[in-house]
Amino acid sequence: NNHHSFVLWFTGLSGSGKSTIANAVAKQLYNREIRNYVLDGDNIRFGLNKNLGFSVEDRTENIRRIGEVSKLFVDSGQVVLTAFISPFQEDRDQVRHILEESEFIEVYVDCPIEECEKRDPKGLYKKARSGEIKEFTGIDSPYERPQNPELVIKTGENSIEECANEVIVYLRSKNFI
Ligand code: GGZ
Repeated sequence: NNHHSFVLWFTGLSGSGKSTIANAVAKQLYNREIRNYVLDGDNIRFGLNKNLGFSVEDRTENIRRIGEVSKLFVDSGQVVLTAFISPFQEDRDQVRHILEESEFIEVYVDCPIEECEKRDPKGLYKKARSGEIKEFTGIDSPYERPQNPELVIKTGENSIEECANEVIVYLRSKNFI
């Protein structure tokens, strides 16, 4: 299969659907025999980055390391899909800059915070509202929406399948796959 390697960088609020969409896209890539790997909180924050929390500094370091790991995956010839809030534009730009021009695809998973909070799959918004969790993104820690993302997907309006398809259509239109 003749494709080049790249990073699909999903950014958005907690509960916006980053991991869900990333995994749905990953499955479609797999079906097309494109080797890929999803990096998310489950395989990064409990391992490589288990010494990091949610302060501004720690989030920046979290994203920096994920960027470096993504670069290694790209160097090895694989497609990487990352699902992290990555709330700061500067940190995302930093990752963009350690990769080649066409290797970084910033995907804004755009979902109103009201909807994320309504979903609240892990009850974290509730805890953030009650003050049990501090520095929660969108409540008492900022989220900077992407200034110039390659792609915006609206998980509040479209189904998981539709959103994943939008990503696949984009990748095909730009000859990534
Ligand atoms: C934001 C938090 C926090 C705070 C724990 N703020 O919905 P989740 O649970 O599964 O995804 C969130 C995840 C965010 O980790 P990231 O590595 O993506 O964040 S960042 O890119 O900003 O470094 C949430 C959980 O961790 N979580 N505390 N205070 N999300």
